[in-house]
Amino acid sequence: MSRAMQDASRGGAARLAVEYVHADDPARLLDGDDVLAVFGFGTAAPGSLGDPRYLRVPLEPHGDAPYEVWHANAPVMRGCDDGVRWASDGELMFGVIEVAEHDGDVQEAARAAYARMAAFTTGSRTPRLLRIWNYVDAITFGEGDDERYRAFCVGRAQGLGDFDVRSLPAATAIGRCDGERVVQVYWLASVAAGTPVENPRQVSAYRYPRRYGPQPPSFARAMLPPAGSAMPLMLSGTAAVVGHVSMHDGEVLAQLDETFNNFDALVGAARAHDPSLPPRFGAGTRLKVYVRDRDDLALVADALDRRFGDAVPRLLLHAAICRRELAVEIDGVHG
Ligand code: 3EB
Repeated sequence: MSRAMQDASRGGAARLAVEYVHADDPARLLDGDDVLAVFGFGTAAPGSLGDPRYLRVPLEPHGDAPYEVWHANAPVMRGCDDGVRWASDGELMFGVIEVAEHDGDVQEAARAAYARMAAFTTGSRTPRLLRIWNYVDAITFGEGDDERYRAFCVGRAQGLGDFDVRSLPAATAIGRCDGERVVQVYWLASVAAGTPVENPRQVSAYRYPRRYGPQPPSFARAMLPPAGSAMPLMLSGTAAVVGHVSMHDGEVLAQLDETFNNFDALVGAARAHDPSLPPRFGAGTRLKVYVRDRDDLALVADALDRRFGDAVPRLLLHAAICRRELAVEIDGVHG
């Protein structure tokens, strides 16, 4: 446990614990009054549990997937307002918006989702966005600046309105593979701002050159939690991008190694702010591993077994990465 987490466990500050739990009866996972969110993955998970804290993420897991459970401080309140399903303990808010595309207009769906999220969070007790996940169908369809990921980036920036790149949240933007033209956006926001962290091996995404599209992606590489909170470092989706260039095209295991090289650098940069963060991934880490080709899932699972054994809880998902040449991407938390 980091020093910040120990400090906060004595006070009344923000608390977040992320667990991966196998469950025969996922509704029971919502029983605790400290539960902020529960995520099920793929078609084996229920679509709804009649509770805004539950969300099905439309990505198929590799093997028998656990549920992801976020614990905060009890009591957690919840509701549905203005198209937003939310839960909050007064320090942290979980929120989710799903916007259907009209005639495949992903830019407009992203703009609408982000405008609604921005209005909802700005007017709440928890206006500071720490972390956002985006799931977009057919993410690399379309050529050049018509590619759907690039259109998503344009709509996202439009919906955010005026923003300072130095206070952007950490994020993941990944392709769903179920053919539903619905943009799913969920987030974690807080009362107090976190500290964004950039990766010294990578150009900041918000400064990517023009060749990657008209609107650079709006996210930070990681987010340190607000001072004094009992929360892990939040790691954005990370892949084999060095500088701004994708490495090891066609070599999924080399991309996996490069991704962990990027994490070493990113965690190193975060440790400059919080030296009590462990330098290596371990029992306080949770990883979500996104693999583009279904046929690579077992290969990646074996490589992770060799690297980590049982030391690092992880979840493998079949999902399209937002650059065609990237076969694997990983996000997670670390503390
Ligand atoms: C990259 O490094 C990989 O658009 O929100 C990773 C995490 C990526 C988040 C986003 C994109 C996003 O550029 C892609």
